[in-house]
Amino acid sequence: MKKTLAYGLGLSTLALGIVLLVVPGFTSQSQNSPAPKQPNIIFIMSDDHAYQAISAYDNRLIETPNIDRIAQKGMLFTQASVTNSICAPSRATILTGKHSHLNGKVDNHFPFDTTNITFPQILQKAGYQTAMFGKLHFGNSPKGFDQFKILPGQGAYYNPEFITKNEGNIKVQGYVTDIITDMTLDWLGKERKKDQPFLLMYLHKAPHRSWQMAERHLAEYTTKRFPEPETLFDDYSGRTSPAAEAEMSILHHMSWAGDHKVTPEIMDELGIPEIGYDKIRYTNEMKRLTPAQAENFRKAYAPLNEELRKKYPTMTEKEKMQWKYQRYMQDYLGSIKAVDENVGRLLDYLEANNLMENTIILYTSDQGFYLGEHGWFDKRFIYDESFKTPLLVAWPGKTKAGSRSDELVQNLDFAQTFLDAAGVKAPADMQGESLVPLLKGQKGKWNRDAVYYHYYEYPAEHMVNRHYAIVTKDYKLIHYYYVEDQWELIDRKKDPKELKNVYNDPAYAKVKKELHAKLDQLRKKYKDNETLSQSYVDRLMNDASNGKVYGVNQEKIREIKDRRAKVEAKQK
Ligand code: SGN
Ligand code: CA
Repeated sequence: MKKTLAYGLGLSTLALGIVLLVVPGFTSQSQNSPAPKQPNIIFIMSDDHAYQAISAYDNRLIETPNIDRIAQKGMLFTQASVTNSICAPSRATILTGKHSHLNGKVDNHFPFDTTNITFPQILQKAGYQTAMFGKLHFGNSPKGFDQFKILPGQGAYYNPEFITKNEGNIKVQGYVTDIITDMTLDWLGKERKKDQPFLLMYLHKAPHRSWQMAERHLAEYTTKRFPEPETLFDDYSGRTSPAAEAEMSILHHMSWAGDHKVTPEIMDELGIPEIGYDKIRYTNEMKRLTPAQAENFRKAYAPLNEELRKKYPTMTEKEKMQWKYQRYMQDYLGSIKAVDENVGRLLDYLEANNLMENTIILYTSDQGFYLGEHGWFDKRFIYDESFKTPLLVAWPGKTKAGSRSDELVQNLDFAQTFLDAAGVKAPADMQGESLVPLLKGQKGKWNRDAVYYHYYEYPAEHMVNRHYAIVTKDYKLIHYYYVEDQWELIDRKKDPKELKNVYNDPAYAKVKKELHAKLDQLRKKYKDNETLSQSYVDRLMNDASNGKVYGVNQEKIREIKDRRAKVEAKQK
């Protein structure tokens, strides 16, 4: 093709041809027909949005008609997952196209290393206009953006502060999900350059803990009831110890005031013991509200508090769990309602402004979330509800409307997908695969049969042990490796609720052997190893020992060191 172009053309045309070949996005076809325009890319991500809470996946808990529109126009991925189920590491993997152990952002604790090359930087160089609005959670500002307005750290639900590229730090009155959308629509209307393709990252804070919904949803969602998951009362007996040791039980670790909005006065009156920074969190969050907002909150939660006041003295542990589960779902799902409405506002804008035709719209979350499965909230573990993440992609004209993919795709793949769609070469050290063939329905070009996972943030809040794993469509082989040396094998087809470790079942001897070999290969392929793991352990343990890690006290550190010493002694 390049040769044909060179023959029989005048020098200036040849020079133009060369320019067209090297400028990403222009192809050699451009000499006859207008260059195909690079697609706009709209990356929508919410924080901790479980696929169980998107009706395109499952409508037992909530209807999300607007998010579902993306799947109706495009493709729903049923086996999308993350490489490390926690916020900032997931975002770092998305931006760099590399596993945590190579981009260095293994946990939420340390800041992102900004010497990493990210796909927005590459797209910006290739002529894209770039903008980011909402939650990043990196401890520093993003590179490669013409415009950004980001929340500091986790950000606040009400009257939030923003760090902005051009206006310094600002505080905006209102509800965070609405504000992030206002900023996004404002940029599309006023700052978007019509002669350039754009990358827009629209990143919600909701539905992150402590699940504060918009005032307009309080009345409806504080009175709803939800079906309980089958494993709400999991006793963890079928697995190795980390599941039982994790501090993410709705009953034991979800706080009464901080999470459930029970007033500190009622807690005192009923003698309800505090869980964590329970009352302080409640008080601090109430302080952020204007008097009118606070009044609305108090009014909405008053009947629930009253109900608890009557019931609490005679409640069994089971009843407490059931009450807490309902309260959790009311607030969590209530905060998703505004996300769905605002996604609708964005889609309406795109439709009204002819921006649908040449635009990739991707909806995902930074990871999944437990909605009572195994009795849990939060994420971190490799068990499905946090390992898997929602992924809905519309690309009109390229992706078949209403299609579906069950392939093992990951957040690791997004960077290369966007670069590929833009016709820009991805750096050789990115570790994902472009999803463009899948999106175009060319299934034959996709042959991944396993993915790799590695979770690091331990010791830390929720105390989920470090683990790495291989996941295929049929199995998970998991190694909990730090304060213990335990393996789990989960049969995904026979045991979809993931309740039984079959690692020592002789019936799985052959499978186990094959998966071990494959896991070794994957670790080699992705360049993960013990030395790297140890460097990340040392870094976090050091800060934890100095009292710098949230949710970890010195007693826990001593226990961890003891247990680690035993594991090391056994391995010698
Ligand atoms: C906060 C939450 C945790 C949550 C982490 C990480 N506690 O610390 O429950 O796991 O964020 O979430 S809270 O009491 O402060 O709400 S992440 O999405 O940023 O990874
Ligand atoms: Ca998150």
